[in-house]
Amino acid sequence: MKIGIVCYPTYGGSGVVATELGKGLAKDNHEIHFITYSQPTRLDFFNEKLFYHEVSVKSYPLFDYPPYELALASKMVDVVEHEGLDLLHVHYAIPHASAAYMARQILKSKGISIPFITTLHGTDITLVGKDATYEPVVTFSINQSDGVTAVSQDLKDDTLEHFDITNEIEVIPNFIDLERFKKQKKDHFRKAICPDDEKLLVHTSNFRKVKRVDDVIEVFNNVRKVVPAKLLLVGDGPERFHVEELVRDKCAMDSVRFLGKLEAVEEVLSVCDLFLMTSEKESFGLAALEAMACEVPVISTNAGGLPELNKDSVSGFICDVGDVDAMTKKAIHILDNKNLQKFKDGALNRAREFDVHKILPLYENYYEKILIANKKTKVSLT
Ligand code: GMT
Repeated sequence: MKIGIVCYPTYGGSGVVATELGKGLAKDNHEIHFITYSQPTRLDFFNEKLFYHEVSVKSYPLFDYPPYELALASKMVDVVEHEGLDLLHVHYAIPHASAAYMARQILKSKGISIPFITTLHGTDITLVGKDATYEPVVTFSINQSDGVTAVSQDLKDDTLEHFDITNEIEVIPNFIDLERFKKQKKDHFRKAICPDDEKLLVHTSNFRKVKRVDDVIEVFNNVRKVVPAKLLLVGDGPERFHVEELVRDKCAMDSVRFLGKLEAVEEVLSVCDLFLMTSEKESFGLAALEAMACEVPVISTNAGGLPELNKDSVSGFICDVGDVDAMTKKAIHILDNKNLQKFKDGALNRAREFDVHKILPLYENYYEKILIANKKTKVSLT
């Protein structure tokens, strides 16, 4: 198949899933064309089946807001026409689904029929999409998609509850490349951070309010009163400055390290004992899955799709959003040397259920189904 993939090229989870999906499909001999405004962060290698088309947005003094969506739709039209694509797969509804709808209509006027699939990732539904600023366009473009997938059952349910959806939604969870995300021997790094064999906690995110990073700091502070521990904070975002101030106020400065955005997050995860995901909303929790694949148990909230990933008492524990006391107790339980290995094994076993080799065929089968349905519609219209 020749597939066009549209996504955000930045560090966010939706861009990571889209890029890893494209890389996996290319290995399976599909021809993949990424259409984005800059090279996706995880698109770190090329092979003869991978292509990248940059969307450039022309500005003009009249535009206070350059019309990215129009430039994207035009680029999709151009790539579909010139590369002969079979299918477009857009990740994150805003503005990719409505741009794809426009591209499909333009191509139809040129006698080219191409279906598009929209994958809902989370905040495109749970935060931004629900807002009246975008809701009518999001609802319309989900309903107009030839196929729709959501990354968890919870996100599907949330979409059906809050939008007037007439389309079927298929649940296809996030996945992990276990050849890349695996525990590596990085003893020197561990020794440098935890010279006295302290336990090592970690949180990675885009430091948005929805992640409740303040809770991470509070849990860590409570834990280290009982268990000698250090904390690594990976990622960057709007709340980082505030979190830095909080750490200065509340923690011993040498107990917390901010590592910023990292390419090889798996190297850091390899030396950690516990991952904290304190989110208020989280459609799936890809960052937690990456940790689990590196044998790091997870304390997560019960927000969104997290209970579909984190198995309570097996790969870690699930607590109510904001219940830092429960998170502290569970963290201390996991970090106890007589329990730790059991949870590490539980985390890895759970991660194996989301192996890319198991999830990729679900996408491939779904593509086939949509292409067949699209051909049937074409025939019945002629
Ligand atoms: O806020 C983020 O975590 C980034 C966001 C994105 O769309 O880039 O991630 C969402 O999509 C990921 C991939 O499907 C999911 O694993 C994350 O849970 C989801 N984030 C939220 O729902 C907050």
